[in-house]
Amino acid sequence: MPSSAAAATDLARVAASFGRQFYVRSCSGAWPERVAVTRGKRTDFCVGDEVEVRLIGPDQAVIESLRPRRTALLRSDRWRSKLLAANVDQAGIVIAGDPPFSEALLVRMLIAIDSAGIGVALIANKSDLEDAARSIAPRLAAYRALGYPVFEIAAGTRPAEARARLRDWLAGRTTLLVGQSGMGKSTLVNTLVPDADLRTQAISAALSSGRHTTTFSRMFDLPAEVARDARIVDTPGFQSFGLAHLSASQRMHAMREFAPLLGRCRFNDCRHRDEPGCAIREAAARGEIDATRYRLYLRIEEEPD
Ligand SMILES: Nc1nc2c(ncn2[C@@H]2O[C@H](COP(=O)(O)OP(=O)(O)OP(=O)(O)O)[C@@H](O)[C@H]2O)c(=O)[nH]1
Ligand SMILES: [Mg+2]
Ligand SMILES: [Zn+2]
Repeated sequence: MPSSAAAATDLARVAASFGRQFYVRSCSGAWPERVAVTRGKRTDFCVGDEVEVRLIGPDQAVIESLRPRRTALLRSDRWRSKLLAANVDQAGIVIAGDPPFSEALLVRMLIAIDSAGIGVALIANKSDLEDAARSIAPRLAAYRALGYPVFEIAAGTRPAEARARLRDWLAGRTTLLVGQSGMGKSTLVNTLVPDADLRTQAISAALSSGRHTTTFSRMFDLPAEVARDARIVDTPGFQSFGLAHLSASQRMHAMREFAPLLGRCRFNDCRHRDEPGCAIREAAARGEIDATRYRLYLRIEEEPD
């Protein structure tokens, strides 16, 4: 091979990340997805990142540098914050009545997503399970009242209906699916992307992990007949969603129903807990804002991470 072959770089998008390895795809579509490694110690790339890569041989690449991120969604634990995805336009939080979703986690995800300046919708899956669907209906109504789009679907049992309901929301955008394990994120991806399962299994086999649960994030293009110019990212489910990377003020402003009340508390530094003259606590007591979300907010402020 001539030594000058290594000179040019290409713009690519990170389509999957697992450990120190990545899948990247050409932004211009000039070449199919290929495995990429990073230079040196740098491994903090994530799905959605735009990177300059140097192509090596027919199917490998080296990531040389990172383009600035337009959006970045993070979650934190006690020790550090973790990047979930970059450059996504919106997130779909997948919930279900069976197993019952955790509203504490939902509120945390909404705060993180709203703070990241990313659009969001709730995707209430498994609507075919009637008792479970009935049990979450009042909460779906509460989130609709706050202005969040809520799509009720049964990805597993009524896939065509799910595609029809989500089509307009997906079109022209890159959408991140997030949520607890077992809610149906991967099932939904499989109804939207015909060969998603096969492609994921190929990677899983390479990683010698036979488990059903998703273990790494993965971006797919949607076929044009499902939604034009659309991409979707499947992610592993999680049990916790730390918000320590955000300030108390950011968390407060991400509670949509607080917005008209902020500034009306007696004290400027009100934490909306037991301070006298707290407009938010009083609104919750009068039923003017949702008492469940108010209670969950207080719990987050006790333990943001
Ligand atoms: N009844 C019913 N079951 C569903 C539906 N969608 C998904 N399921 C089932 O829910 C279970 C979990 O689905 P997955 O798609 O693997 O869930 P996930 O959110 O990707 O889970 P993780 O990868 O662990 O985060 C599977 O047994 C699915 O068959 C649905 O619309 N109706
Ligand atoms: Mg999954
Ligand atoms: Zn207050």
